[in-house]
Amino acid sequence: MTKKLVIIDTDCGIDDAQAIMMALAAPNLEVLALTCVFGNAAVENVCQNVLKVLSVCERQEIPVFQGCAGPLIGVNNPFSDHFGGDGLGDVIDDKDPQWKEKLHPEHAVNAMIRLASEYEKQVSLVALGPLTNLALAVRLDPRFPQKLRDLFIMGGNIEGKGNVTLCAEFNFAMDPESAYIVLEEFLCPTHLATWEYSGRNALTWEFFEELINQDAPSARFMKMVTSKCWAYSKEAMKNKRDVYFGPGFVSYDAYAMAACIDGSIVLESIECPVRVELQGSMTRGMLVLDRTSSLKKSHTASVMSKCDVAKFGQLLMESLRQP
Ligand SMILES: [Ca+2]
Repeated sequence: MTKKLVIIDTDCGIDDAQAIMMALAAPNLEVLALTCVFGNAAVENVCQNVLKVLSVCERQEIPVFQGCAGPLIGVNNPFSDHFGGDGLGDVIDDKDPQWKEKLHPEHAVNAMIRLASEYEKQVSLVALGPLTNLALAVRLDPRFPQKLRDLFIMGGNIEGKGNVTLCAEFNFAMDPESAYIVLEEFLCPTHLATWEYSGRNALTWEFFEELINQDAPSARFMKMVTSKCWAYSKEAMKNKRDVYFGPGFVSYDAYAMAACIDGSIVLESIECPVRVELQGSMTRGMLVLDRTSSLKKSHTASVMSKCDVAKFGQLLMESLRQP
């Protein structure tokens, strides 16, 4: 079987860790590199989190690269407490003092460009955090997007309701200019797993209990990092996400990864041009769907709308049975 080559760009919080484990467990994927970006935590924490996930899964041979520490414009917004200060629930005691030596010395953006050039039209890029590394990549190499096979993004929203600001989703809100650049200039096939796609295809809390109580190091790790995190608390979510989507467990980034692993998991999507709002006093960072082609753009994106939740759940289950 020819494996699908993948680069994962991540701001490694808990749901990124889950998505990375899903990629590592997928028999049809070969992860070429993990590139880190600020977001759920400072980029130094993100690097440590990615190294930790690889260590839990015994996959330390995969290279990890440090990328951007903040957005293209402005200061880093203080939104990053969703998964605790370190991004993985603030429960890991055995931090590795040698983590810096385990990083590849090349900058994440240079690594992305190098790998996409080496394996032209073969690499799927899965972006799970703010899109800063991707925006820089197209500025350094304007042909970078066309060298990719395709692009999967967790980010954006389609109903005008935000999760960190009134109207914007976290990954896009953290660096709206980068999200704008990527959705304007990446002409490769682009697939968006939005906030609503994840929230409306949630799994049950009973499923979550079964998932993290499996007998494997990866499941024990996920149980530990979710143990004190309000985002994985059925009670805490009652007054938050549940108000909009109804009760359920949501692992956001895993939805983008699942679409890359098995396209048949996406049952329905909306194919249309999209753009990111940069000016609005309430809507900055919001994803806009141009369903009547008013913008006269030359390309469209696939905005996922319906998920095969049973298949998705199966991928999640398998991901926590390693190493
Ligand atoms: Ca993420």
